[in-house]
Amino acid sequence: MTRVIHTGDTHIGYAQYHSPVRRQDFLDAFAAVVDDAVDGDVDAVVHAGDLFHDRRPELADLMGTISVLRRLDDAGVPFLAVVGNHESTRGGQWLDLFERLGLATRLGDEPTVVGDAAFYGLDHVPVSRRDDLDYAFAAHDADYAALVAHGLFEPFGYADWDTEAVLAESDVDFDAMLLGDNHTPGVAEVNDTWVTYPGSTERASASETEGRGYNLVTFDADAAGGDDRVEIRRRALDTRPFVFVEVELREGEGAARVRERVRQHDLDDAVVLVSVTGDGDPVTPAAIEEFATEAGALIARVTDRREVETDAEVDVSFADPEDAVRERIEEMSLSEAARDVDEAVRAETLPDSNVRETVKGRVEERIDDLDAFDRGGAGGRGEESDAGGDSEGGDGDAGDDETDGDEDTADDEVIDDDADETDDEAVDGDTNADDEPTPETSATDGQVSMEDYL
Ligand SMILES: [Mn+2]
Repeated sequence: MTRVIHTGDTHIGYAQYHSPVRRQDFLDAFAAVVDDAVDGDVDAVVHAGDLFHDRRPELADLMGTISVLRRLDDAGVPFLAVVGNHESTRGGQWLDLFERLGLATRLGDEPTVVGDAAFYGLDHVPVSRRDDLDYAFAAHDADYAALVAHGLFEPFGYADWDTEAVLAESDVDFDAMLLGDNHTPGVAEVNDTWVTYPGSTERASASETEGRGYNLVTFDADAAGGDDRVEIRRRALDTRPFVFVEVELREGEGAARVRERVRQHDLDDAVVLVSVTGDGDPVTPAAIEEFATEAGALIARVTDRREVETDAEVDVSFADPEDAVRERIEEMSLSEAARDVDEAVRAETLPDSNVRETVKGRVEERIDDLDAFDRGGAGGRGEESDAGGDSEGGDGDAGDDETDGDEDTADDEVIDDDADETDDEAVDGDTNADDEPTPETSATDGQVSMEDYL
């Protein structure tokens, strides 16, 4: 029997809401998982990527991580890991540094055997380069085998990686795929293989409403997991409290009502996210945020979703303006990513206050796929990209390096800008916690080494 903790998406170094307290929370969550590993006497901790939130963790993040890993090492528990998209750098990985220090094992094509289970690793690979993968893994003679990988695998949300194909092409028969990247926990069975995400260990976005945790995975002939080989149990983590307050205002109600609803919750040291809908009087988000922090909240954010609803009502049906815009956009041969962003910005269903988050999310999803930022040639772009130029590499087959060739000037400029912003943020933004706009976008995704491709 072999029993491991499966965790991932730790995002150490993420100063969420520009808060140093939140930054510490992400490291603390990792320490909590490791404490459980030591106390629970597991055979290994398996980490499925995104240990760091960005590819340039600060010294404090690195030192904190090393102390935690050292604790694990002192207890004789191996740390087996792969590289995620957030922390990936072209010139070598942080994980290699930890391996050099004797604190980690970077999983790969060769088996790493712990007890009677063999572990293999598959780092995050951008969509455009997945066609080159051969899923060739060296044979093992253990009783069980697991593949640890970072990416969005089917059958879970936002999937762009075909799990059945991976399993079919792999020359090792895996009992389980222990995954990272999707921050929502989940378990599914795909062709007799258990496929699971433990989810992130701290809420890295406001959409991560449910409780955080990790997996306890047991490989055992008597495992109760349904196939007598693998058992997957979820363990909860005690993380920063998040309080979600939804206030629907009626006619005549306003800030007082919002404050009243906020007050009904335990705000102590919590991240408080208030969403205002309905009718009623205007409210000043900043004033309510201040009210919440004075009442003990660590951070408060108020989103008034009513502006857009009013806009939508004004939108009487002389149908053509939207159509005209759409038509013009199609003519513009925008990149897939640009069209994504345009869609988010113009969507009527999306409150203005959410546009930034949504755009950020969409760019994040795309950012490791340079092809998505390629401008389409005149015409033909529609079919190509909508059909999933992204998932099938439709427009990416020429290879990342060549694609720029034809349209270089425009593209290079765009790419350079991005890379610069990323750098600036990594250097100032995180430490100074100044303004939020574009820099934060880059901070979260930044890591994606655009500059590494140039
Ligand atoms: Mn992640």
